[in-house]
Amino acid sequence: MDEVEEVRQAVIDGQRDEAVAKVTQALAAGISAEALLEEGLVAAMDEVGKRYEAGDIYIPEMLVAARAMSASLGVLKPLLVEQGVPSRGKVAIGTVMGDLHDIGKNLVGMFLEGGGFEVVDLGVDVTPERFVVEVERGAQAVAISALLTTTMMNMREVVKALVDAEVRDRVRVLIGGAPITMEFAREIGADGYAPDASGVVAALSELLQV
Ligand code: B1M
Repeated sequence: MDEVEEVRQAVIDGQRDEAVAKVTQALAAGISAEALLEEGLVAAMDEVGKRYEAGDIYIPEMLVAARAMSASLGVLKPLLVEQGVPSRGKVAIGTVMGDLHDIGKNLVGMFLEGGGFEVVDLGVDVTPERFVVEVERGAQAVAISALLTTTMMNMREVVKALVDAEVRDRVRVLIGGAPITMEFAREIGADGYAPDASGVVAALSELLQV
């Protein structure tokens, strides 16, 4: 088994310490952080999702795999995020109300930081009102993540709350997550959509024209 496959397997198995150790060893062996992220960690969560859908594993297994992924991401973060870049704008990120999935959102935050944006991470299960408060505090953009077909509908409520609070014209709304499409973004009145975390920097730069 090669190093990347060992990382993928450790995450699927929910072996947190082993996953962290394998990531550290793979980096020392010269494997790039990007390859470990895409082919190791993200690929592992895809497999976990497939097994859950097939009924081969249950929520506890999904949860331990997620913990192993998050711990491994912590090792990669300094390598994915460039430090000391001047801010290109302030963006509030969060997982939409009702939704507790945070791995994709955390990746989005890392890429935005790496891309030179100041990131305010509001966490998971974020109410529309909380996004409004952050815009009133000066965020020029909000970046919202949703992983469930049920919770993606709450993204519409964020746009509505921004309109109701009369701050919609001073903020750009970017959305993403597995069930999200550009068509859905248009339908709910968001400004943009990015299919993956690495695409958010380009999408937000275009929206903010920075
Ligand atoms: Co959940 N879960 N989960 N889960 N979970 C999914 C999403 C699911 C597809 C699994 C499945 O059935 N195959 C399914 C959703 C079905 C649907 O709605 N269509 C599902 C379900 C059903 C549930 C529960 C309802 C299960 C239950 O309780 N019966 C429950 C809901 C809880 C809640 O949120 N209220 C639940 C719970 C959980 C855990 C807590 C156990 C755990 C989350 C732990 C955590 O996040 N800390 C979990 C996990 C781990 C998953 C899977 C296996 C992995 C998600 C993940 O982290 N992927 C997932 C199956 C899957 O995705 N294959 C699944 C890796 C991550 C890097 O990808 O988050 O997609 P992702 O992010 C991507 C892109 O989407 C994008 O960039 C990232 C890649 O670069 N992106 C953005 C994300 N946000 C973005 C924002 C942007 C732009 C891009 O701009 C702002």
